[in-house]
Amino acid sequence: MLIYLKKIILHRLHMQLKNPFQTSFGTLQTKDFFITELIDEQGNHGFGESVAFPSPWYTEETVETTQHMLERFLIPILFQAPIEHPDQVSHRFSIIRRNHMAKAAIEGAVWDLYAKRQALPLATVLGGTRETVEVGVSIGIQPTISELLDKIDGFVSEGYKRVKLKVKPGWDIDVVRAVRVAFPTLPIMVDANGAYSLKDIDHLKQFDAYNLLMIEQPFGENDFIDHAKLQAELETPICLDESIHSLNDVQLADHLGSCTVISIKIGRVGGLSEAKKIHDFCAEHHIPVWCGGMLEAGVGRAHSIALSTLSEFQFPGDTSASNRYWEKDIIQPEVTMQDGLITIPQSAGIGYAIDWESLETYRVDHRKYSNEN
Ligand code: OSB
Ligand code: MG
Repeated sequence: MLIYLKKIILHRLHMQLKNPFQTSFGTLQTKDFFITELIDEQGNHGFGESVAFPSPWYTEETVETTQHMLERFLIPILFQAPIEHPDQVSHRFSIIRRNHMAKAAIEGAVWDLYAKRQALPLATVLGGTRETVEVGVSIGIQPTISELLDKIDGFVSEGYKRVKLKVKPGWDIDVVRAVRVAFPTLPIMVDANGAYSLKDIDHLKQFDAYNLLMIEQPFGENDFIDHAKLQAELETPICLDESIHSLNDVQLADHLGSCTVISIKIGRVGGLSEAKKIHDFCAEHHIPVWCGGMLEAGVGRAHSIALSTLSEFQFPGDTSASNRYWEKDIIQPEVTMQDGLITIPQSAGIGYAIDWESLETYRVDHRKYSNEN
C-alpha cells in the first residue's frame, strides 16, 4: 500500500484550560498548538496534534519552532515520495536533528491515515489489545494544601483511581504527608519536573515514608548519573520523563540504573514509531511504562489512548478525560472516563471524529500546503 499525500493543513488553535496548570516551572492557562490534517489520494483525512508549549521550559521546542520545522523541512520531506508504512516517516525525518515534537505532530497524522485506509482502529494497528485503559489525573501546584485536598476529593469522586501531584522545593513533603493522611489507600505519585539536584537526596528520601507509586523526574533532563545515585538510596521508584527522548535514552537509563519506570510521551520521543520501539524494549527488559500527557486536546489524547493499549503500559496514564481540561473539546464524542477507565473506540483510526464546529471556535490561523509532485 502506498499513501500519496495530496494536501496538508495546519490548524492553529488557542484553547483555554478550565484551570491554570502550575508546575515547578510556571503556570499554563492557554494552550497554543496545531492540529495537523493530512489528505491522501483517496480522500482520507489523518489527524495529529502538536504538543510544544509557547515557551521552551519543558523541552527546547516551542509553538513557533514547530511551525518553522513543519513548513520549512518536515512537510517538504513528506511530500517527496509516497509512504508505504508510517515507520518510514521517522526514518525519513532522521536527517533532521531532534525537533521531536514537530516530527510527532505530523507522524501521528500519518499513523491515523494508515489505520483509516485499512478501516482499523489505531490501537489495533499499533498492536494494542486492551479494550479499556487505566487513567489517572495530574494535579498542578495549588495555592493551599486545603485547596489541593478539595481538588483530589473531586477527582476521586469522579472515579479517578490514581493521582499525580506536582511538587517543588517548598511544596513537597508536607503536602504529600497531608494528602496521604486524608487518602490513606489512594495510589499517589509525585512529579518534580527536574526541580531538585543531588544535594537534595536526604530531603527526597523523606518521600519513602508515604508509599508513593513513583517520583517522576526529580533532577534535570541530562542527570542520568545523578538519578542513578538517587535511585540507589531511594526506595520509591524513580520514573524519567524529560530525560527520555529516544530508545537510546531508555537504554542509557536502564544501563546506569537511573530509574525503574519510564514515562512515554509521543511528542517527546518523536512519534508513535519510536514510542512503540521504547515500549517493545521495555517489555523485553521488564521495565514498566505508562503514558504521560501534555495537556492535549482530543486529537493528541486519542493518540496517547491508542498507544496505552500496548501490553507494557502497566501504570495508569495522565491521559484524563476531555472534561478534566476543557469546557468543550474538539472531538466527537469527547473522551470520557468511568471508574478510572477509558474505553477504546472501535472506529477506524484515532476513533474520534473532529468536531469542526468546536475546532473553528478555537482556530486562529490555518495554512494549506499542496503536493505538486
Ligand atoms: O511533566 O508530565 C508532565 C503537563 C505539562 C507538561 C508536563 C507535564 C504535564 C502533566 C500533565 O503532568 C499531563 C496531562 O494531564 O496531560
Ligand atoms: Mg512529568
